[in-house]
Amino acid sequence: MAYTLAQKIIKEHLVTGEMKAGSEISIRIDQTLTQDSTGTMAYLQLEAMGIDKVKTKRSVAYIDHNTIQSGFENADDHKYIQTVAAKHGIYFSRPGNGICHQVQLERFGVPGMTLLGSDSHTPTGGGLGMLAIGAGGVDVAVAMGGGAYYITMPKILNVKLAGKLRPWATAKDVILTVLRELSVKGGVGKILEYTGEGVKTLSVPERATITNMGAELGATTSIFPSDEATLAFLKAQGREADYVPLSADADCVYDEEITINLSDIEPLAAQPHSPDNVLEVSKIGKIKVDQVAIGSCTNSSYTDMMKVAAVLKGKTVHPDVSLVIAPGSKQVLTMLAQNGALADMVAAGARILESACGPCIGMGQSPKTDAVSLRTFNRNFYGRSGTNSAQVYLVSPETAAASAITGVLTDPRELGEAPVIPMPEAFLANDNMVVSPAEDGSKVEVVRGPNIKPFPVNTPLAEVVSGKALIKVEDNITTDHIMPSNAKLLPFRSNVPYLAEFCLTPCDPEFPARAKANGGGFVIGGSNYGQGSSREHAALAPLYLGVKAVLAKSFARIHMANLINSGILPLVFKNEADYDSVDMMDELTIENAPAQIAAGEEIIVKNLTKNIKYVTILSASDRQKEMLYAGGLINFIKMQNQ
Ligand code: MIC
Ligand code: SF4
Repeated sequence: MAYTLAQKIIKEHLVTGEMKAGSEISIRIDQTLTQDSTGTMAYLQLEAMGIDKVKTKRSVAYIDHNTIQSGFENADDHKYIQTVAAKHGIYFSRPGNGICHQVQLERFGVPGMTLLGSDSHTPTGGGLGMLAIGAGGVDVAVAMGGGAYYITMPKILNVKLAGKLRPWATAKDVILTVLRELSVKGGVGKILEYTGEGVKTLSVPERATITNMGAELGATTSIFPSDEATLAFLKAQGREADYVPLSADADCVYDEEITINLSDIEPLAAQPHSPDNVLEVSKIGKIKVDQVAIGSCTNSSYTDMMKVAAVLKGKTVHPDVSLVIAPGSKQVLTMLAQNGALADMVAAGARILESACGPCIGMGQSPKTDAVSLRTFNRNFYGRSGTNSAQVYLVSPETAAASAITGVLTDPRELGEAPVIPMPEAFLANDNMVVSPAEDGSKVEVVRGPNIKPFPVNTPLAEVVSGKALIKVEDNITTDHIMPSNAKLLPFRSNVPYLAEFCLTPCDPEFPARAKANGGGFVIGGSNYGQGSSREHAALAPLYLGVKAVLAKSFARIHMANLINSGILPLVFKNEADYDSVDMMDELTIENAPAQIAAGEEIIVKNLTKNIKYVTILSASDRQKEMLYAGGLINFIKMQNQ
């Protein structure tokens, strides 16, 4: 039997299930990563499960999101994570060491291994030939404890790359091309496997830019083969021993296929407020730019930064533009400092930020009112920059740097000859900011500051699930709408009661108060509800407010799993038109809830106000049904251990 590359890795790690698209499988996880804004929850859950020591080949806890420290909260979380990591056998990447995905790619990723991360951009590791998947923190906690990770076996979509990128066309423009073709829902239930002649023209960091933003397609993950370019990258990282060649069998069969000719691609931009709202830079025209932000896990590699430095060298940033640059890791920043590229950036007027997520998650550098902000990031969702009226465009580092100089959106091809930056023969590898776990964890005391609050746990499923439709929202609602993250809120990721006060407020500021006043109830969503982040807080905050079920036209993968993990019912309207007939404050009820769930997929929701019935679909495996009866994954695990 012939297999695709993703199928080969899944087969090798399969614990239960059949590798048939649509059926539930579980896989063994080799590596995990957490970052600090989802990590506190993941480790509280790890502790609650009574896991003493992780059983993975390598687990790393990164600090990269919450680094502003405008109060004691961030620092409290850092200390908690550092101590809990030391105790449980987890490596700790200190603040300043870099963005989790960039560092994991440089220092720890291994082709052919599985990686589960409590961050939606974990598929960055696919650039190295890993099967790297983003998940909720509790799923990552289970994997750290040696438990399998359960997913629906995805379809495999072959993205055939032909040709070769022309000067000034970049990996960012490749993934924007895919997004334009497939949309933010186009990857749901799929793994994108990149093949074809064009693959070998792309370096590992370029491949990682592409797999990173596969998250914006809603894909389970994206993967490139492990080949000569992979070997060159690992060798330059001093990790040649981690190399294994990997590719799909020549005669394997893909579920779907698209072809992208790299030679046709030109500089692109995703316009506000969605990563799939893509147009050629040359067609958008020379709009005035107020801010340029370069960095994030998508585009902060050494070669990206060197190209930016080459464009900026000897120039001055336009007086009306604020240019900020955050190199992705300590490795990148140190190399730029040593070879003088950092001096070129600073001399041009760039404001250098620490190697962290920073403005990508609204941690500082919110643009001015009505600003046009060009960002090399992966998400331009409404409000994510911290300024609701800002118009955020996603572009390549080259387009960003060119525009920072001219003050208007600029097609970098206007600059003449493109800089050619070779991959270094050797990266500067120094892991002195990665703290190894304690040899004897039992002696480590876990430090819990006052910002660490217990997480909410659901109660077992009631016979009758009833309540009001507390809010009705449109299509493509992101987790940034459900649980906003910015410099004011991110410090409270370990404090769900506080965060809950802001749940869904970008859609309706009164939602938290209404939910509380009515003792909880239902959320009504459109299609692709919950796209974006892996943050469990988008399920935990509704849980805290008493939300019992979400009725939507469709769900994003990780958010749906997070709802089930929290014991909240994710129900899909069988007939999409039923969405139109629900109004806010309608009284809804599900009778005999456990029996209906046990009986099959269809769940009848009665609208008592309108006296109509909706047929909804609950796509849950038997294991997930058990979780729903128990009131979430933590309760389910506790029951199993009794
Ligand atoms: C994001 O890019 O939205 C984040 C912040 O990295 C999230 C994780 C989080 O919400 O903490 C993600 O992508 O999963
Ligand atoms: Fe950090 Fe932004 Fe990447 Fe999320 S998308 S991990 S916030 S850099």
